[in-house]
Amino acid sequence: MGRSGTIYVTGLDADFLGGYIWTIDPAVSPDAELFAIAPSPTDLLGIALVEGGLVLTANAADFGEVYYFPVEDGPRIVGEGDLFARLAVERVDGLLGESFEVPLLLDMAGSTREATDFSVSFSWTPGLLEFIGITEGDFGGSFTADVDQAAAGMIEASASRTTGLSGGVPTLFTVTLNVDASVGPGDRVDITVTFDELRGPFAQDLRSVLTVEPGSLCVSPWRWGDVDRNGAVGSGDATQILRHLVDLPLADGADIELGDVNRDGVVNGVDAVQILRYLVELPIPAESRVAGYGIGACP
Ligand SMILES: [Ca+2]
Ligand SMILES: [Ca+2]
Repeated sequence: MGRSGTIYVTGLDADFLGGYIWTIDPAVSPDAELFAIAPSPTDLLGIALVEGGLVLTANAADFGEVYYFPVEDGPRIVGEGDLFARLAVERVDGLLGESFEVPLLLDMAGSTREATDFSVSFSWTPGLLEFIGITEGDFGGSFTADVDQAAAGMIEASASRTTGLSGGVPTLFTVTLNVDASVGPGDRVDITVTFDELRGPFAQDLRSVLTVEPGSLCVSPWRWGDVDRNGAVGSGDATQILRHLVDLPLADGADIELGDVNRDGVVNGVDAVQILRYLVELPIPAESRVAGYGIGACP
């Protein structure tokens, strides 16, 4: 039944009154291996191969019972229809020393699959991140978080819906973190996301069609505003911005993107003014990033 060459067969055990499911892969061994124990074949209403597993339904004493056996190497449609989970590190625009938020997304766009339950472990190397909090996303259902192990570098979150959710890119949850004092400019922190569970209706295990992208955050080696990258924010950096505005060549090694100190997506005179005000200790907007080390997606 499987595309891999594995064949699944059922047999009846008269004493147990259950069916044995055996796997045989002639390419590996001529012997069958016991895969799972299922209801008696005489009680079976149906057998179906649902992606990622074998589904049996039974009547009689087990009326209404649905059995689901995940099949690691079972049929799987790759590409369109798959689910993707990833940390939205590109949304992180943090500053060294301040807390920031990292959302975990489940990309269901382009898939017809429905999700009802997830259970996720979110972990990092202990000591590199400080856990601040976790908030529910828009997956819906009952949401719970276990943060008892946060000091050891791991939190767990899960949710359960009564109806399947499909399509779109729901946020499963958002974690608020701060980097540890030991983390400095140029450092990188990796975050690991493991789905202990991702299920659809009839307890279908969706992990066989799920791809999880690891996420990493990097602390910039340069301060915001240090356009010429000489290690300090000075009037020369404002000059670089002004040169950029009139299309004059920049200094060797300059990175004009470091000039967007107010983080509005453009580098212009507003940024140059904030740099100059910072240099003479005039008030600047609280949200200005001048002289701070940015935290965000790794380059
Ligand atoms: Ca500079
Ligand atoms: Ca700007």
